[in-house]
Amino acid sequence: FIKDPKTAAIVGCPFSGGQPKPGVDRGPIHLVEAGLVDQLKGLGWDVKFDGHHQFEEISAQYANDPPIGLLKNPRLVSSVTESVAQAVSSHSAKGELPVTLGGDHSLAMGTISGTLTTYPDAGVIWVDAHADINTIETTDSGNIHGMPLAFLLGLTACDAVPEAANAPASLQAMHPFSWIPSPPLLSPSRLVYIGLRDVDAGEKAILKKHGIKAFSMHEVDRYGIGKVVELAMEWLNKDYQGAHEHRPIHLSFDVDAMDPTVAPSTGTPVRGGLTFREGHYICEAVYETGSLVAFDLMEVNPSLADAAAVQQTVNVGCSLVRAALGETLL
Ligand code: 6HN
Ligand code: MN
Ligand code: MN
Ligand code: MN
Repeated sequence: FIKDPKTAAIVGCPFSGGQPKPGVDRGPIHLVEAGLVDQLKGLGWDVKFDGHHQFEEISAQYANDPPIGLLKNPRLVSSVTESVAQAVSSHSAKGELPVTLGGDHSLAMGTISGTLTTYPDAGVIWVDAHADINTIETTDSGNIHGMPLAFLLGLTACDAVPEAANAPASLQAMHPFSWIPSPPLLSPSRLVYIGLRDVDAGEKAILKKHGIKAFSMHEVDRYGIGKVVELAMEWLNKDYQGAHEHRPIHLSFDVDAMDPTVAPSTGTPVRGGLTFREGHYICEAVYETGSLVAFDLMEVNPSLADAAAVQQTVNVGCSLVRAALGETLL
C-alpha cells in the first residue's frame, strides 16, 4: 500500500475543540519538538512535515458556535475535521503514510474519512480506554471527542438507548457533520477496539446492537496482547476479498489507552490500562502485517501533570509512533 521510497507525512493538528481542557492543542508541537521527525528518518523513512496545520481561519469563522443539543463547538469541529480529511486523503492518495498528531480524538473523524476515501475497504483498529461512539442522543458530556465513531458510522437516534426515541425531532434532524458521506464509508464490521475500560451505558448498547468487536482490558488480561491483536486482525480480514493479503488498516491510538502510570498527561485518564509493552506491541504487530496505511496518536496534553510527567508522556508518544513505523522489527 505504501509506496517506495517509504514516506511518512506528519499531519500536526493542534486542535482541542472536541473537549473542554486547554492544552491538548499543544500535543503535536511537543511531539515534534521532541525530535519525532528525525527519529522517523532514522528508521529509514522519508518524512514530510511542512509545519502544523493552522485552523486559525476556521476558528475565527466559528468564534461564535452555539451548541446543537448538548454538542459543544459542533461547527468548529465539523469544519476542522473536514479539512483534516482532505489533508490525510491527499497524502494517502500518493502512497504516503499519514501520521496524524493530535489534538483531541474528534480529529479521527477527519483522519479515518481521509483514509477511507483512498482505501474504501480499510479496517479501523481503535486503541482507547473509551469507545468514543456516543451519539447526539447518548452523550452526557456533549464533548465531540467522545463521539467520532458514531458520526463515522452514521449512527442516529434509533441506535441510542431506548429513551432516545424521545429526543426532539429538531435535534435528530441536525447534521453538523453533513460533510461525512452518507451512506457512511465505515461499517461496524470493519471496526475493532483494543483497551476499553470506561464505556458509557449508551455506548455499550450501541456496541451490542451492531455486533462491534471489542477487546477490553478484560480480554487483554485473559488472552494476552499477542492473541488479542491476532484475533483483531482475523476479525477485520474475515470477509476481505481484495487484491492484497490483508485489508488496509487505519490504527487510531488514543494515548489514554495506556495506563496513567505510563502516559499521565492526558485529559481523561483511566486506571488499569495498557502497559508500555502492550501498547507498543499493538503498533509493532500491525506494522508487521504490512497493511498499516494510517496512524493517529491522539490526546497528548502537555499542560496536564508536572514537567516530568509531560516529558514521559511525550516520549512514550514518540516511541509509539516509532513502533508503528517499524522501529523494533529486526
Ligand atoms: N476520548 N465517554 C466520555 C464522553 O464524554 O463521551 C469520555 C470520552 C473520552 C474521549 O478520550 O477520546
Ligand atoms: Mn480515550
Ligand atoms: Mn465515561
Ligand atoms: Mn479517544
